[in-house]
Amino acid sequence: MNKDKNSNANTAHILKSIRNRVLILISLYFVSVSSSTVRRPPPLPILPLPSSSQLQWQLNSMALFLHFGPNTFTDTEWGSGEADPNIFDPVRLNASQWVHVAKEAGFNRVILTAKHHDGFCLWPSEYTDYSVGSSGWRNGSGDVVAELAMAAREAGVGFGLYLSPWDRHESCYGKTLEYNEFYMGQMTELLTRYGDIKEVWLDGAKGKGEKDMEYFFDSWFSLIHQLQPGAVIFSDAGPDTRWIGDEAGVAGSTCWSLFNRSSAKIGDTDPRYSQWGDPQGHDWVPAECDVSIRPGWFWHASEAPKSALKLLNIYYKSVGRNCLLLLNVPPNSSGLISAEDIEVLQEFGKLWRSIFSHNLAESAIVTASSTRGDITDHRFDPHNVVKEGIYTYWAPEEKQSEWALFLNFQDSVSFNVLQVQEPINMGQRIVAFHLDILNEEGEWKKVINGTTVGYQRLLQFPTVNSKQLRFVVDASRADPLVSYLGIYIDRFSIVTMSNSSSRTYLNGSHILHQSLYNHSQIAAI
Ligand code: FUL
Repeated sequence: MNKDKNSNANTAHILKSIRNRVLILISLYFVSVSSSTVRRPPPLPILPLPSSSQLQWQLNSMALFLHFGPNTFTDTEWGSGEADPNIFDPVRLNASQWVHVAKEAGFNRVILTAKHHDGFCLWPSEYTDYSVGSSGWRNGSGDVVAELAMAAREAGVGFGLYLSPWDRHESCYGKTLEYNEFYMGQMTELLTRYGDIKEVWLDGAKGKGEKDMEYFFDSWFSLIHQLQPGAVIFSDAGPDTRWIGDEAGVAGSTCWSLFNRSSAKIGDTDPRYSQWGDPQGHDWVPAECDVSIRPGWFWHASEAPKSALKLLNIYYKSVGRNCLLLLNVPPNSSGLISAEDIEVLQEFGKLWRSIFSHNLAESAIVTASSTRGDITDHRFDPHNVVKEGIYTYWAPEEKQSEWALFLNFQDSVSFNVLQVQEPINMGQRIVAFHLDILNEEGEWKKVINGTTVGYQRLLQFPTVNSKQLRFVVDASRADPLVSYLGIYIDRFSIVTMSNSSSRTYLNGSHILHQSLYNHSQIAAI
């Protein structure tokens, strides 16, 4: 009885959508050019919204981190600040190779440790003699920051810098006023000598028992924004992008870009708050997932890179959870990225392309439960969800009791990955969603459910086949907007079943205990 009802409802839906299309064609034929061109404006965005540099940052999806310095030569992670500058001697250094490796693997930004905790500067700073200027490398006239800046510019790759606040070499470290002046002096050098800087990265890391001091974060952040208005600032608490709260590159399965900066303290964060974000947050502070391709952040001869499959898994749990993946690939002591790391990155690139370069949804007829605007206006059309980019999207009509997109295929499709994107320039809206397929008995069967989408959500599940799919938004902070829907087949990853709820093949995400603006109350699982 139910099956018949479902399949009748679905047939009725398809007939309705065909009838609508015919009506559109007829009306387009009759609507003369002279008729009114007044159009319905887009829906209101919902605050908070990303800034233009935050949007640019997020659209890149992945950045390459480069940890390099005396530690590379001394086999340490946290240098004492006492290593002889002459130890730094990367005889084959070639920053173009770093940039080339990044670009080939799909990373459009690189971030260099201009100064790590040991205080050694990879540029000739005028405020210290603990720098490349004191090393024998290129007779003291080398500048790694300049070389990478130039290589990145030539390749059209964005450039970012990490300037560690904790400095184990500098003698004024611990004297609040003096060190803040020193740090801002160094920051000014970095932000005025090397062209466009896309990201400034800093953290609150510090060893136990080290000198206590206050960092003037507000002054630092104002200076950075003044000198490089296009740069995003990363720290545990933003202001522009926040640390995800772990060094495994894994975001929460619910991940809001909404956040309260004032609820997070640099150097002392609550990992859960960082991983999940805050659906009530007043600030837009999306998360960045940093992780190293090797066990350490710096290169060590004894360590090997992770496998390409492991990287793919990290990708699903970072980029696939509304974050940017910052993958560290440390150059070795000759000054090059090692061959085994390159091999893994190339394999990762191949895996990625073989899964994501063809969206199976492109061959579907896409319809929706409702569409904003009149039938001659295609700006909010359901079909926009198979057009790439966030600026084309589907918008439902206002005040609806149901928000659903239907994908109808001529032949059955097999897939095990769902991709969803929101036009985040209009705010982050979707609280919870699920995907159904119509099975052979004509019943809608739930494949996966999830919470939060944001810039991009990827969910994996055991392979399913169907000719008809239904993507349903169950709860949203405002009328949901969908800019992209993708379905793919991943033949490489192994998806393990987690605690699945009764009708769900796989429970891909936690459901929020409370939905903010929903018409179908979401139950806590
Ligand atoms: C941490 C540092 O202590 C590590 O050495 C590394 O640089 C990592 C990315 O950030 O805070």
